[in-house]
Amino acid sequence: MSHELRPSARKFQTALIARGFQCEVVELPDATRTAPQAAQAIGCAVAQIAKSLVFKGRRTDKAILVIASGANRVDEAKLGELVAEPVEKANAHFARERTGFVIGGIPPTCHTESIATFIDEDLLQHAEIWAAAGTPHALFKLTPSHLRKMTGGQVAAIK
Ligand code: 5CA
Repeated sequence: MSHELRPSARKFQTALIARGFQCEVVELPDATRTAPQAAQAIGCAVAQIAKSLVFKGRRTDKAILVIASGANRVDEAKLGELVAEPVEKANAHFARERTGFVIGGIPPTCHTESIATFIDEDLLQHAEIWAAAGTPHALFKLTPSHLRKMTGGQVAAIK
């Protein structure tokens, strides 16, 4: 229950509800730091995990978020075309600073700053998906439709 959540998971749960999404954050005893760990902890397919990957625009220093299926690898060249500049994987410090959450717990929305977001089209195949919820032990269940609404993200072919 939400009052038992650790601070970063509670911060995310509160922000999500404030934005009108009634999804419940669950904290798990096992680590959910990576997509395979998260899938194992939930008992779902790795492809149903919505991983939040932070990239950086090399020219503008802007943060760019890709919500990708846990089964896929993001093609940086395709992402670069979408944002019209070369991109690189953000380091842990940059990801933390721009999102407000540590890698392994970065949720798809409710970040420190508003971040341009792209959604891997493969996530739309699933009725239910799971995403990180603030800590490397916290997840929440959502639908692809929720994901699109809460991120304002552009669906793209990005693997
Ligand atoms: N909670 C899980 C499932 S939602 C999760 O957050 N998975 S994740 O894939 O979105 O986050 C882990 C990702 O962070 C890894 O795929 C990897 O791309 C990235 N990552 C891990 N360590 C580092 C690091 N030191 N610097 C930059 N990125 C990293």
